[in-house]
Amino acid sequence: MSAFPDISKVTYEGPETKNPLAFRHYQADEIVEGKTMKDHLRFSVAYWHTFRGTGADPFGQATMIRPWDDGSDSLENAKNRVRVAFEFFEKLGVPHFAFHDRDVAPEGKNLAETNRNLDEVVRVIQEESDRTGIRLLWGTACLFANPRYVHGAATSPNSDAFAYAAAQVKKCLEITLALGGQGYTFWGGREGYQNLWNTDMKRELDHLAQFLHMAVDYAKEIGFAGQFYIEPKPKEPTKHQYDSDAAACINFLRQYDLIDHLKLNLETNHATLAGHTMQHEMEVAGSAGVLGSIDANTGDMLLGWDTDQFPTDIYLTTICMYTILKYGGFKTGGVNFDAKVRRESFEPVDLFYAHIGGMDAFARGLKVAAAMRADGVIDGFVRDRYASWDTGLGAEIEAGTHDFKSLERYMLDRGDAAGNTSGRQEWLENVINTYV
Ligand code: XLS
Ligand code: NI
Ligand code: NI
Repeated sequence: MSAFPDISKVTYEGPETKNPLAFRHYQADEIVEGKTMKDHLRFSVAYWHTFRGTGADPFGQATMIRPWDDGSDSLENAKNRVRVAFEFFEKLGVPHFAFHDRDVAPEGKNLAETNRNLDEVVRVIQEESDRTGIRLLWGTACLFANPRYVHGAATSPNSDAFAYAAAQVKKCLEITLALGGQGYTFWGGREGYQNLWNTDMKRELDHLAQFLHMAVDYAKEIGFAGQFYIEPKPKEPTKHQYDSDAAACINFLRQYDLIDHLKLNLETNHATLAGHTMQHEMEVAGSAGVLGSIDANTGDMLLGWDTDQFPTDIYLTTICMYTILKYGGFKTGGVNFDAKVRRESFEPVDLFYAHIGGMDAFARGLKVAAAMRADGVIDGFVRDRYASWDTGLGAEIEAGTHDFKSLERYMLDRGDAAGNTSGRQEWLENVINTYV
């Protein structure tokens, strides 16, 4: 039985269409920079928001109307939800999805029963994934919802919480491998602190690193060759999360000899919570060679928490895709919609509108970015701006043939530095507007 009987497969109808259930810009097999849009964007639906989001908030109950879901924690309900999810993915035409272990299957009375539940649901996911060819972008374990993780998982003062988390990630790596998942994400939901008076930060960070090393080792042991990601977020739920932003993550990975094993999964709303733009976070990761994947969403200018709204701003999607293209495109990563429909958008069809809008916004962003790159105006400007480093003194400095003494001699001789040229910010912003 269909969960969305009135909705057929969403197709590309072009910018002029009046059909709200069609794509205006996303055409899966359209070639951009030598690759299909589908392969550039690698869209993924987040199971937790789209199939487990209820609309409940601290002030009110669930609002979502989901006729297929009986609201129970039964395995039957969980398995049926998987089939509905795949109908949704298929109709939307996304190639990927992502989930936490606990999104898909209920916890049992002990770890063994929980693992059995998971296996049973994963069998249905496997079946549906094989039937449709829609694949897991990345798997992840929920190490933050259960009260056993109240003080953290890998960073808990309770070593049993660490052990439980290890067992959970072990299992989750196994199912990710079985499903042909292309990656595995760590987001440290409770890995941080509320108060430094009760916290041994050094010990917690050491434990987190040990935990990640164990994951890397186990992946190797079972032959999981997918990409590991760490997902920066500065706060919420904890006051300070150890994976607070791209630079902090990279520093942590380097300090603990993990930099070769993890890349970053960057999320727009997390960047803004950190006081950065998504462009900043992507540049920090890209220039360090660890730009892996993105969680596509957006925040609200007036709300200071992770509102996880669907991205519709073409400037934002242009920046994302410009930076992704600049760093060579996605390899294992993709555009995962870590976004939820508003509490007030409670009908099933809103899930379609939301994803269609996000996919179209990213498709446009991709096309605009490709056009900007084809003209090379921005690139050319940046190249010229650094031209003093291409020859003469700049090239010599870069080649390492100078020191403070030789530079002093050079400048004493010249008397003063050559003049600067304009940064042309306003002109560049105008140029970008000619493409958007
Ligand atoms: C929460 C995070 C989370 C991760 C996966 O803010 O974005 O959804 O992406 O655990
Ligand atoms: Ni996320
Ligand atoms: Ni988030």
